[in-house]
Amino acid sequence: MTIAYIGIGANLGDRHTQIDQALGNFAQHKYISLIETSNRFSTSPVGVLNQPNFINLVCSIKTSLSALQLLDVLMEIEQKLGRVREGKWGPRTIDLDLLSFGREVINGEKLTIPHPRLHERLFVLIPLLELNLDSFFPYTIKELNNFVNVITNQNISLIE
Ligand code: PH2
Ligand code: MG
Ligand code: MG
Repeated sequence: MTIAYIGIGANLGDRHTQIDQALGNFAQHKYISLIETSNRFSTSPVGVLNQPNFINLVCSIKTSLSALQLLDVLMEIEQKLGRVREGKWGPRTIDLDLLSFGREVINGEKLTIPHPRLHERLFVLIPLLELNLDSFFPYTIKELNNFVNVITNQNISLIE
């Protein structure tokens, strides 16, 4: 059994319902169990800027599938929920991104794990942090969200 984190995004159609359906598909899958979901966040688009705001969240799952099998399942669910690809980083009804798969590092043709842009996207980092918050932070996700809005105006650089 492997614990994996999945990033979920939607910015077209009935976003909350599509997200509910994606989570329902995880919960009902024979080889997947849903562990936890973060709150949902309204986020401004990153990359292609002239598109609607997204709803983003992260969930953790447990699975007996391999990473590539899980990737196939994610793509199947995207298709089932009517995903139409509007080019790279364009608007989408549902986007399911495999962020991590246990502690595996994968640099394959179809799949890069951990997700190559995870660390530069607040819409992934904040919900990921929320799911791991208990372990080291006394703050609620709301407080943390407020801090981040302050933090992103600050500069920090590592002294080497
Ligand atoms: N996904 C992208 C590109 N840009 N921006 C936000 N806010 N949320 C996303 O999920 C997102 C994005 C490509 O998958
Ligand atoms: Mg994505
Ligand atoms: Mg994707």
